[in-house]
Amino acid sequence: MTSKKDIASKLQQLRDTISLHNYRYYVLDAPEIPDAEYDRLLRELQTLESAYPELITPDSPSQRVGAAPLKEFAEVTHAVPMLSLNNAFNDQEVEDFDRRVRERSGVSEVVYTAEPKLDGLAISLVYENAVLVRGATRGDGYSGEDVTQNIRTIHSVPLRLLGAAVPRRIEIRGEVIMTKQGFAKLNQDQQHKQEKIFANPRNAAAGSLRQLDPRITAARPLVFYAYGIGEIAANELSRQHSDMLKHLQSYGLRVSPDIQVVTGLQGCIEYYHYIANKRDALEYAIDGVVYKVDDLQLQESLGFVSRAPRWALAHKFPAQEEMTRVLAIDIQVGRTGTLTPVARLEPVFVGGVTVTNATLHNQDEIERKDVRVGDTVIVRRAGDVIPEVASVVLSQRPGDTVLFKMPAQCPVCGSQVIRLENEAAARCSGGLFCAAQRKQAIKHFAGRRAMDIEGLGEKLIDQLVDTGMIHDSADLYLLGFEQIAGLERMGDKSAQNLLDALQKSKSTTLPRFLFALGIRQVGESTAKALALYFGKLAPIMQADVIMLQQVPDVGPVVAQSIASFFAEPHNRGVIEKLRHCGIHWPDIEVTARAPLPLKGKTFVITGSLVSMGREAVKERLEALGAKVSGSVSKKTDYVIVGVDPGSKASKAQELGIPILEEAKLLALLNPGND
Ligand code: D41
Repeated sequence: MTSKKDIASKLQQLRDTISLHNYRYYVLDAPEIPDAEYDRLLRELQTLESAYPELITPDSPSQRVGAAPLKEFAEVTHAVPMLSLNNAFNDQEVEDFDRRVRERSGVSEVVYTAEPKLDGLAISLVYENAVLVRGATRGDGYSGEDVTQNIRTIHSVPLRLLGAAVPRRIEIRGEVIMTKQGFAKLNQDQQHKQEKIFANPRNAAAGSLRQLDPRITAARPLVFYAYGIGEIAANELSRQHSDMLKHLQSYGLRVSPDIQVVTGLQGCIEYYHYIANKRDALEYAIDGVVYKVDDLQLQESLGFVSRAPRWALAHKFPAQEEMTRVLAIDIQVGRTGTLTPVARLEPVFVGGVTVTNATLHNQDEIERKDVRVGDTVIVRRAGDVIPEVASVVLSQRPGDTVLFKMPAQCPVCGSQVIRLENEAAARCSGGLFCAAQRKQAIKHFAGRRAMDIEGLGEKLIDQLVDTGMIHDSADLYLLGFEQIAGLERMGDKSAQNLLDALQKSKSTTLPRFLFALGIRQVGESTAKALALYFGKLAPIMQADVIMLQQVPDVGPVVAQSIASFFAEPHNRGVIEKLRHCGIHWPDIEVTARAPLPLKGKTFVITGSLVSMGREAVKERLEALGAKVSGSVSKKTDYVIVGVDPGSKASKAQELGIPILEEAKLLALLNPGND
């Protein structure tokens, strides 16, 4: 018979094994065993524990989820207050900060740790004898809420700290965040379930931690990043903040891989720009960077004023969200007839630019967010993307708002508007009868990456189409000097320049020409692939869908779109006319068919991908000629970073290897989908 002691030691062994694999998966992002094996170990533990419930320990991996819902959160007092950060909004304020630090310390050049400022929720974790005993929100800095049950469900929070030299009691501070990908996926799921949509990853993280039922929190993709120590004096562990972070890492905690040690004001400002450039590529949302005096003794001597340390500063990015009012909702008709509702806004300064329009995407989005004319809304501008309405401030809704409804007729040409099942977009059915679609098609044709007709801008095309001087892109080449010179704001000189540009554009390449035609689903790289495969235009125009799918990257949908385009007599007519006007290109010699565009490139995948399985991604990459490897080295060309990446992503950064997020990966795998 097995003794109780044997059972206890077997349990401990199982717990240790599972914790280790948990750490490898969620903190290092380097799993050693397949998921199924991990699940098997966990089940074994659970079975054994249910037979011997008296042997269950609080740090057992089985104890992450399963606690009963609470009625309310208990209040906890922070033994050491969780201070706040002073903010700087420009370089001058950073300069002032650095000068104050230098003057007070007498140090001529200060070394700082520079960290991304994660946009999540500040959290305190207390460990006693290495075991997690409490997780609490920051609250007002003096007291917060006890959210231990919820914190336990976060896999990157160790239930037991690693290593032998852990202080008997230690309070670790950091930020709970939701990754951008996790956030997007959560909102998708919420929408399917017709549940609350979160405005941003921060709100989603906060909402998830505020659940009384830990099972809900457990289902949310939360990550904990450590940035400091509370209760125990940090300088018992280290002399430098940066060194203390290394200790935290060795305890099995996640620390942002983007933290750097920098020197002086210049180092700080350089870091700020470095992170600002990297911001969109980071897996988590940030709202600035934080500088901290690295020397812990110096930190102590600087102390704090009111509730913020003198030794730290948050250097914030310009706000990316602002409030304004919706004056009207208009419709824009795109090249392929898509009707996009656009909010006309009271001008507002967001993230460094004045915004007057924001996209509302489509009818479903408007309904989901319940945006109405007259509403006060939050406008968001992230990176270079088009500003969007993030949410409505319902508390400020006036009584006389007007609901938006997609019109049944195209506002430009009056054709019927149709919306296919399974499609979010409503489309004008007018095709090239619709002036809006014609204008967009011509703009696309003239674009820099297409026929590159210099000086033929949006306003000019609008005039040319509105006055009936041109109906299609071929008509451009039939324009005479007098006609052009007669247009608004057109001098003789500009007219001649445009004629020269038109003349110059006639000599082009087959890929450019194919792209310029504006065939749906045919982006630049598909155009290139078609040109390389067929060499000439005629066989492309004649190819059936089966033939077309021989081209790398062309699947059934793209093939159908190409075949339908060339089957349309109007399109054949325009092509004929274009060639007649003198558009020409050299044929391409087709020697090596089916080129492999990723030949010789090595990829590494880390983290989980939301839209397709790793295996599927691997297959697709290999079909394009790439190699997919398991570990990052100097030979790696790209690292694909999914949800919850870890050491491979940081290794890639160390080695300066380009990182592909999921969206970019998809663009690479499906270059034709534009
Ligand atoms: O990433 C952050 N959000 C972050 C927040 C960070 N990297 N460092 C921080 N350091 C501090 C001090 C210097 C006061 C220990 C912080 C915060 N505080 C903080 N978070 C919320 C309030 C203050």
